[in-house]
Amino acid sequence: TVLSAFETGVLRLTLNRPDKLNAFNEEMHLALRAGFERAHSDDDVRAVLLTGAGRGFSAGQDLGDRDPHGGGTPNLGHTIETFYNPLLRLIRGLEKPVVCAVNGVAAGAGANIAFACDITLAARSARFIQAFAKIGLIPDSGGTWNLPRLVGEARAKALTLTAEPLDAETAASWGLIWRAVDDAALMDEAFALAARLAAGPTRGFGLTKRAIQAAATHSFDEQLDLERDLQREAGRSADYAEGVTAFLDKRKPEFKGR
Ligand code: LHQ
Repeated sequence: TVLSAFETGVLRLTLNRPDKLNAFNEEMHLALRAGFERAHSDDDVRAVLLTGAGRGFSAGQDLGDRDPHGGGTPNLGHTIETFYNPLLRLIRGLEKPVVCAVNGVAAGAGANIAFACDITLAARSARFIQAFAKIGLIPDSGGTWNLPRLVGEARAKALTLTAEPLDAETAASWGLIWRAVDDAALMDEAFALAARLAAGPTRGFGLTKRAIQAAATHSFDEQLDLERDLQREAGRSADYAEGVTAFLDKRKPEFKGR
């Protein structure tokens, strides 16, 4: 249900239930989680590229998948706690860049997982749909946290209450994603970006990600303190030494990710 391929420092994870537009069932959740856990523990993995097989990125929760723990009444909280929240925490907590290539429609949790990645590109034909409202649910997978931060409350509420599809170009102009890309160019461009990041100073990237995410809950003074602490750590990395040496030698740095 998830294809995993490793090349030049990039772990490519492809959601692979194309006949269901890569809707999430338990099996796909566990496979994707295993991919992100590998990205965490394997030092050779220096960036992740998340994408989908077929014409969709992901249609969110598989609505045909019944919760076996739900008993008579469905317990969606259990599904969220067991599957979605751990995945979102893994993506945000991974101290390596996560690039997302949205190859087609991204609905419900599928959209919010894409918005939780570090750099998200989307095919020009892709659409983002906060589909939750259509079935009486609230946005999950971090959507209620990410959307207002990325686009402000007015747009966040309109997107979630109307469930109207948003095209990739508008998503990019609103700051929900990094860039909309021609369909035919998406995978090449996303892989090139992931490979470039994988050749970068991974330690510094991880600390950058941590710092930017921490800002949401910090005062300015707290953030300055955090920058001091994380810069101290970055300054002790081999890649910092290499970066400065390469600059002074007027050559390209060869970062090792340490
Ligand atoms: C699907 C799905 C799908 C199953 C397309 N499930 N089969 C968390 C915790 C617990 C519970 C609930 O939810 C959550 C979080 C969530 O993600 S809630 C939101 C769940 N997702 C949705 O409500 C989106 C449902 N899908 C759609 O609205 C449409 O399929 C979109 C707009 C994504 C795409 O429309 P089309 O391009 O017209 O494709 P389609 O509807 O014809 O779908 C193609 C096939 O994929 C079709 O199967 P079939 O056998 O008829 O070819 C769909 O039934 C299947 N599929 N989404 N979520």
